[in-house]
Parts: sequence; C-alpha cells; structure tokens
Amino acid sequence: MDLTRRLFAIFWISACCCPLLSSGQGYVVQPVPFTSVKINDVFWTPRLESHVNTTLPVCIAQMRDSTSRISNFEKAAGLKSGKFEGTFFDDSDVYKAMEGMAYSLQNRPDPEIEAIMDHWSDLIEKAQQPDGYINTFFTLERDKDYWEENGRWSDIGRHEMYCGGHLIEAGVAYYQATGKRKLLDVGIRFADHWMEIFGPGKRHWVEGHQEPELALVKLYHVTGEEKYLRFAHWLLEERGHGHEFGPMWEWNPNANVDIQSDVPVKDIRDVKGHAVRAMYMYSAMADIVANTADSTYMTALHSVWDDVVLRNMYITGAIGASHTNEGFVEDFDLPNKTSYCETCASVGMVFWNHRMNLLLGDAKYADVMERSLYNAVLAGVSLAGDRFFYVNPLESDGDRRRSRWHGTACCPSNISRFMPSVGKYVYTVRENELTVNLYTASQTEAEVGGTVFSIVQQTQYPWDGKIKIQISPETPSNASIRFRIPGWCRSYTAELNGVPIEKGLDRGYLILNRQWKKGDEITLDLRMPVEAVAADPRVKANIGKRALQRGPLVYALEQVDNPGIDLESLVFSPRNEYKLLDGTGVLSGIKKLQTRIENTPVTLIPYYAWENREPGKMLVWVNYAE
Ligand code: FUB
Ligand code: ZN
Repeated sequence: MDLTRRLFAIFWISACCCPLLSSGQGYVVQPVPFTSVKINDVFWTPRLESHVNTTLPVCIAQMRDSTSRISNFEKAAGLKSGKFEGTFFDDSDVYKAMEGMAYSLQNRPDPEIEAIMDHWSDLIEKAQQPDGYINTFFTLERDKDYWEENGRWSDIGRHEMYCGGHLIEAGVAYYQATGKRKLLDVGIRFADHWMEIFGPGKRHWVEGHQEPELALVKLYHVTGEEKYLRFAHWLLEERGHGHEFGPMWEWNPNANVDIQSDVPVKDIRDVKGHAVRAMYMYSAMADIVANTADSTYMTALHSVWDDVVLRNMYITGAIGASHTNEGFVEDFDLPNKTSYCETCASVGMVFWNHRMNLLLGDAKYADVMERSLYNAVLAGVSLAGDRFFYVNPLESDGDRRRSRWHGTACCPSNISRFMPSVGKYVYTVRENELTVNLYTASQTEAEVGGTVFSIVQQTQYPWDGKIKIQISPETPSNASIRFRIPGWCRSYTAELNGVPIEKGLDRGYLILNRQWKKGDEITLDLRMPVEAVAADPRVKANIGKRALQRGPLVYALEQVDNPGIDLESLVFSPRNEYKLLDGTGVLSGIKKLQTRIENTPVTLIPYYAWENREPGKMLVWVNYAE
C-alpha cells in the first residue's frame, strides 16, 4: 500500500508547559481552529448541512424524547421520580451530543440549540451531587442490591471517568462557544472530586475506558491549572501495574489486555484490545508528550503506529476487526464481511493521527487521517444525516442496514461532535510555517509569523485533484508554506503564479519558502487515476482481490447500481478503463465510477456512500486477474 512509502521522521518537537488557550492543546504546531476555516465546497458542505439540519435534531430527539437519557438527569436532579433506564454509560451520549451542539453554535449561532444547551446544563448541574460526583446510573441505581455493596468507584469498568471526560469536553466546548461557564464548572467540580480520591499517595485507579485523559488536557488549557495535566499523566501511568479491580477482573484476568493495561503504557509496542479505548489512549499519550516535554512515550507511539497502520488497518482507514472485543486480534486478520470497524474507532484514528502529525510534522500521519476521514468516518452516517452505522463491514450480503439509532449510541453521538469540527484538520501553523493538510474549497484566516494570511482554496476535491490556493498576507511576509502531496498520489504538477515549481518533497510536503504577497497563487494538480490496490499478501481475505481507489476515496460495488450482476463473480483486470459518472437522486453530487467487464457496464460508488438506497450486496475487495 502507499502508506509505507514515507520514511519515518526522526525528530520530534519538544514542548513547553505553558497553558495555551488554543485548539492545539499544547502542541507547538497548532491546528488552525475550525472556526477560522469556512468550508464552502461540493463535498463537505452538504455533509455539514445534513449534520446541522438532521443529525443534531436526531440526537436531540433521541436524548430527550425517544430514550431516557435526559430523563435520567431529571430523575437524578430530583425533578421527577423513577429508576435509571438504559445503559450505564448513557450520560456520555448526552455530553457528546452537547459537544457537537457547542461546535455547531460556533459555526452557526442558533438560539434554539443554545436554549436546549442551557436547559440541559441546568439539569446536569442539578444532577451533580454535593461532593462533585455526577453519574446518573450510580446516583439512581445505588438502591439496587448489587450496587448497594458496589457503589461508586467500586468497578473500573463502569465508565464513571469516561462519562466525566465527555462532560468536561462538552463543558469546555460550550464555554468556548458562548463564554457560559455552568457546564464547564460542573466538569471542573467532578475532576476535582476525582483528584480528592485518586492520585499519588491516594487511591489507585485505572479507568476502564480511556477518555478522561483527553478531557483533562483540555481542562488544563482552559483553566491554566497544571494539576489537570498532571492527573491525566498519572491516569496513564496507572496502567499496566496490576491496579485493576472490579467484577470483570474476577472472571477474566485478561481483561487488562482489552483495556490496554497489560503493560505500562511506555512499554506498549503492539496494538491490543478494544479499538476505541486504544485510539483515545494513544491520542492522550501524544497530548502528554506535547505538553510535558517528556518524550518517554515516543518509542511506544512510533511502534504502535506501525503496528496499527501496517498490520491492522483496513483500506478504508477503519480498525478493530473483531466483534468479540470490539477491537484488535491477530495481525493481518482483516475479514471483510464480519469486520467490526466501529465508527468511534475511526473517529479515534483521526484524533490520533492528527496529533501525531502535529507532534512530528510528517505527512504520513495526515495521509492516514485523510484515509480514515473520507472513508471510514463518513461511512458511519447516512448522506441525509439521519441513519448510522456502528459496525462498518467492507462486504455485505444485503443484510447490513443503517439504524435510526443504536441502544449503545456512542457512534451517532461521536459523529455529532466530530462533523462540525472537521475544519480543524485542514491547516496547521507553527511560527512562520503554515501547513496545508487537507484540500477543500474554503476561506481561512490564520496568523503566520505574526502576519494574518488569508487563504482561499478552490477545488472540487476529492472528485478532482486540481487545487488553486490563493495566499494573501496582510503585508508582504516571509513564510514557509507546506503543501501535503498525498501518499496516494503518484504524479502531480505544481505552479506558483503560473510558473512550474521545482519538485522535491520533505516528509511528504512540497515546501515553498519565500516572501508572500497578496494574491500569490499556488496551483496543484494531483493526478487521480483509478488504482487497483492490492492488500498485503498476509491478509487472507483479500488474496486474488483488489480494492479500487481514486484519490483518497475507496470505491465499492453495490447491488443497486448493478442489477442482475453477481458481484462476487466479477473479475476486474488492468485492462479496465473507468469513467466518472455523476450520481443522481440521493447520490447527487457524488462521482461514481463506471467500467465494462465482458461488455457489461459495472458501476462503483465511494464506499462512504453505501447503504443509502435500497438494500443489497456490497463489496470493496473485488476479484482481480492480471
Ligand atoms: O463503552 C463505551 C463505548 O461503547 C465504547 O467506546 C464502544 O466500543 C461501545 O462499547
Ligand atoms: Zn461507537
């Protein structure tokens, strides 16, 4: 695969401990915040519209009307009576939806959403216990026999800090959106409650589902209080020393592997266990490196990244093949029909690879980020924004359908917070260096080396590899601008103000170091032929098969486009020629591929767009003969 073509960077950037109120969470290289990246393009704009118009309303209705999630808070707040209903980590979905609502408010103010946020913040505040504890499951369930004996903090597998982490992230997001502190303060009180009980010289705690670490780093940056960063670091350091406890550890001593607590995190070399937990933890490890100037975790991060990307990742950028542990099993064991590939794990891949790119400046991380984003994450939500995939197979007999909601709703609520912040993955800035990681028609303002640069991208990407980027500093200004030449791209041309640029890449970037003036224009033409990509031969499921990829998009055969054709018996070859077709109906705006096999027209659609029409078979890996 193209992913291996880049050499590993050998430097990393040490960082200071000063709190920064930015979206970069302490990295020397900062993402340009999504609030400064105004996307207006053929690809993302429809998805962002369906997020605001449909996904958010669906999430709100599910939290408040169709499930008991908000009702649990009302009960815990004493506003009505009744028992807890649902799953023990349901609070986290409310918080994740609220994080998404807060981001959405930053893109597009909406008094109705803000009123809901305020109302829910009131409820959450009322549900908080006097000592700062908040978790509706424990508050409402403690009467039950089992939990009578085993109340709060008696089982690391019960997601108390996981839910709290999502609360803090929502509180930070809403504070940044509106300046309102109520939700943030609830989160701060809960974090302070953790730190009264746990920490050096106090009780041990290995959180059963990593997440609070990420939230605590955000809290450190918003409050400037280093104790939150130190506690995040301590939580990571607790892992791998046998401190786990709870019912799960009575019957399954290997449960440590599932939660990545079988070895101290600095000693991790291979990916193991639950995929979402792993992604959140590696992201948190990168945050610790960036914020503490302590490089202890770097060997682990490099090694586990190789293991994930070279041996355990699907071509869609999805991870976590197994249903059994919602995670990783054997290297190269990547079945297509039974693949788990949870949407949350793909969101986690974007989080982690983005951080690795910030930390190390190598485009190979942005390549993986792009792959997971355009294929695996986007497949998790229907084009209309109203139906969701939790599990994302690469092959289906027609029995896999998107759901309007899931009992365990981590994926829809993750999508709801991810989509409105997608703009933050486009650019990064470091001193007088600007990096363009993603291509999307957009307008952006970013401060580079003390000068405000206005950047306008015009492109039909990912349908077309032609990109025009106009760069206008307020005043003529020296800066180094890095353009990612994607790992999938084998041939490209580049011009500056109409003059061809001498090529030569540094860690996957074309770098232009010069004095920029208003209206300077870079033109990139990233050639996008259809590639028939072979898997590593050790992936048994894909022997004799290829997946078709054009630009960053992986394509799939879907029965609805190919009536009467047995998809599994089709054999593609290097002789196939492809033309792009415009989709119609629900697929309008989407480019399909059409080819002929034995004179029969065969049509493919981008994988992310599958299961948006009538049910039927779907196939990513197709038979292939040279
Ligand atoms: O346990 C919380 C979330 O629910 C996990 O991240 C998902 O895998 C699902 O189990
Ligand atoms: Zn999920």
